[in-house]
Amino acid sequence: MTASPVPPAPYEPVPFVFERLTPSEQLRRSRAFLATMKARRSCRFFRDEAVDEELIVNAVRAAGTAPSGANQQPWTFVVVKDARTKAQIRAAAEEEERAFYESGAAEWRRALAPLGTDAVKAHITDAPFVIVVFAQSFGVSPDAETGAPVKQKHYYVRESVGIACGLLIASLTYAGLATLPHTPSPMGFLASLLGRPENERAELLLPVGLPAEGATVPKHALAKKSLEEILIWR
Ligand code: IYR
Repeated sequence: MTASPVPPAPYEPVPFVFERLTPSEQLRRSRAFLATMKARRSCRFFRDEAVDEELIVNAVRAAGTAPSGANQQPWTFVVVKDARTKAQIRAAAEEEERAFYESGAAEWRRALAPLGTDAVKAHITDAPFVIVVFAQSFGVSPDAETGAPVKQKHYYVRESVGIACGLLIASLTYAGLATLPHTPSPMGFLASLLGRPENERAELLLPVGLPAEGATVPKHALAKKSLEEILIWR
């Protein structure tokens, strides 16, 4: 790969399209959204039942609206619905998790004890969809003259992808779906299993679907910090 820079697009201001809401409509929306988000729970037990693919596509579109460093949008969302691929991901994730749960990472495992997690990751095969979010550590675009691939530096990649993941989860939640942010560590197997290029690194594995009948959540996970603990006015 050569290092010749790709010329930037010109600066061109266009009107800011913005819908001004009445104060009462603002409050209504704000409260309704808060109620939806407060009811969100990470779900470890999924129903083996299909959900409308448009819900997934729209959530990815919503995630793709996220602000990002230099608007470089350094993300790729791989939606896995193929049962064989999900089974391969599960097998590889469980292998890594077994190493983790049998390891000496005692302090980490103590922190996780109230969540009741273990190396069995049935959610990966039970959920109808598994979204794997990849961060593009750098960009690759064809040189204007030669067409040869040129590397482009990306900025604030993890922050940008983190914001996009937040929007993704919020959108899926708003659409009445359950999710589980799962981060097998290390996640290197996902890029090779899903055939992603060398500039992409998996950041999040997100099974999505409907909760299984009788699904439970750890009581500990219901305890969110109070507003006084998280909000400071100055
Ligand atoms: N990746 C492991 C361990 C784990 C780590 C954190 I941080 C969690 O919030 C939950 C689990 C697993 O998925 O079991």
